[in-house]
Amino acid sequence: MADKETSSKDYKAENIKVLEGLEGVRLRPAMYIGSTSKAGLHHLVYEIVDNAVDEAMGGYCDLIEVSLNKDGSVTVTDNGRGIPVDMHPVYKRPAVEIAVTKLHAGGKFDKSSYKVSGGLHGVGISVVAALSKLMRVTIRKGGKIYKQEYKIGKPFSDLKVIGECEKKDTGTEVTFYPDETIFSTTKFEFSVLETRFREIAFLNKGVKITLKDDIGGKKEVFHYEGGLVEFVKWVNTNKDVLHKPVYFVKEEDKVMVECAVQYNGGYHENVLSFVNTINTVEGGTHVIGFKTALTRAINDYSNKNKLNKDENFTGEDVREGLTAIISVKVPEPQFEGQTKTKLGNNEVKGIVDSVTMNSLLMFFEENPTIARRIVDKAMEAQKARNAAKKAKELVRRKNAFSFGGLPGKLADCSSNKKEESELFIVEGDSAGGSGKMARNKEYQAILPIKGKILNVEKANAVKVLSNEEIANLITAIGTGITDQFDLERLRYGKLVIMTDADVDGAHIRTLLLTFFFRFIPKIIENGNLYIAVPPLYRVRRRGDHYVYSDEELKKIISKLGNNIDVQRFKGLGEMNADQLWETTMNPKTRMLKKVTIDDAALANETFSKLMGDDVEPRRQFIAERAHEAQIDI
Ligand code: 1YM
Repeated sequence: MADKETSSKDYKAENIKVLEGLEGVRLRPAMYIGSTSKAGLHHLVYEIVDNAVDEAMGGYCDLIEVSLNKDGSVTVTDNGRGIPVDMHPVYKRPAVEIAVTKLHAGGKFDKSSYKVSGGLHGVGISVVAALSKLMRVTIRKGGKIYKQEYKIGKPFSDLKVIGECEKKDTGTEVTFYPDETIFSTTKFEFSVLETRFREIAFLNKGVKITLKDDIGGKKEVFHYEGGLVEFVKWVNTNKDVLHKPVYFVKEEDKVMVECAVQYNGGYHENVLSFVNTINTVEGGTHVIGFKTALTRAINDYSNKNKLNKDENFTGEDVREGLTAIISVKVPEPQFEGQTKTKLGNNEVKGIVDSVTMNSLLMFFEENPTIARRIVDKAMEAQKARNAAKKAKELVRRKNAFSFGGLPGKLADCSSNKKEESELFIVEGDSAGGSGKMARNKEYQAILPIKGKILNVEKANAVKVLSNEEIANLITAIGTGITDQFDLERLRYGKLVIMTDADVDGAHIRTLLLTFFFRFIPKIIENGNLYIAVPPLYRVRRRGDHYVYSDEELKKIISKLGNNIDVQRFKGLGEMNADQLWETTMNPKTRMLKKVTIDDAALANETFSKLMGDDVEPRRQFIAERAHEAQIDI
């Protein structure tokens, strides 16, 4: 760690620039933190933690502690230099007060340091203060302990010295109470925060982050001395990996490039990318630079050693079974794209390309056995790609003979307006029959899918495409898959997975989700995929009431007593057409869950656990969730 108090780039109070007032934040909170629902609430924590991460990236801090307190507040503590407390020369107020009460007041803006800033991030502590009914900041600096409190972004007390400490004990502690009048929920969730903190710890090796939940009584420590190498291994947990991770790090023109690469025996590509620890879900110039160099390096090596007699590998060939983590640190990142998670800086492309190319070629020279294995894997992919091309042509020709090219099992709707039409993907022929009777033919189509469709995690593209159920599904959806995907050709605005509310139904739903996740993720990203929520029970008392969860049933029983008549629906087939329509299919009365990809890495892990070769994690996963399966009894 750098010497905390004597750095030549030390902060000066007059460097703080004040850009804007805070009123706007309370007026339009969503503009600053994305939303005022669960996601926005958790953003508050990230904003505070990001300041501590900036301190860690500068080499001034290696411990960040987060605790969810019993009274509903959150405390974030770091052992960095402590937010400055000296007087601002113009405002004549302590620097920390300016940082908390003025929007976009920051320290240095001299581009010499990497900062977490992009998209919604980087609006800082002042936004959190504005959206909190109370915020308490405690600073240890220069042997003194300082404290100041704020209410909805305004100072409630002056900055005061409240005690003394050892000079070397420096740091910042921020406690805040989110304002209930702003947020639809003020309950923090361990599992939401956990994912991001694990990511930060992987990306900043050596930094320890602790997360403690005093309400739920949970605690987790994230601390990885191995950094990205551990990250890539973690993503590949439960996969048969082909080699030890390839790791390289190099700084060029103030841009720090760090990568870890490890192939597994599967067929899917998983490239996770980060800029200044922000997950760049939409990719960008760093990812392009990496992918270009990877393809070129593998082709160069294989041609030089005369390993591949066929044509050159394509990018897709060399990315089958690839897991890679690309982390770059850029002084002035430009974020683009719909969710501002795409890196735009052009110069980064060339830098990542050259660092990757040189490092990979060097690694291949030094590790010929591993290089050979990677080339073999690409050759296999190349063969499969050529075979898949033939299989696709076959499917296309076969389709030309069936009516309109659509699968015979599909009961299509009459409307061809994409916006209003819906495809219900239904488990089994009998439920399919009920669905056909229940639906509104005008805009609802039904496609029955036979029992357990193919397990897509284990199958490669050729097998997946030649599976009849999958081929029917792809044809009905209309978009094509992978490189031939075209969202414009989507035939329905909503694709609704409708399965029984039991364990088998859940399994088939997971299989279908895996298929979408692996082969047509754009449909999930675009918000077209839904899950139907059929009721679990019918309660009879002065007419029929439908109940969608066990909790809801408990509530009803405790209100009305055990004398009421409860019928458990075991499957969709048990409902008559009217009931199915009213409870599950009628847009006016039904409940649909939209499927989102919140965190590709996490989703990938869950899918693999459930679908991978390894039985043990699946057994564990099911055992842990046995209570959820109880509904099936
Ligand atoms: C628990 C949250 O905010 N830590 C933190 C914040 C700052 C500094 C150190 C800091 C920054 C600089 C110089 C600088 C901040 N300071 C400011 C401002 N943890 C947490 N730790 N000295 C200390 O950037 O030059 C804003 S954040 F503006 F006051 F300098």
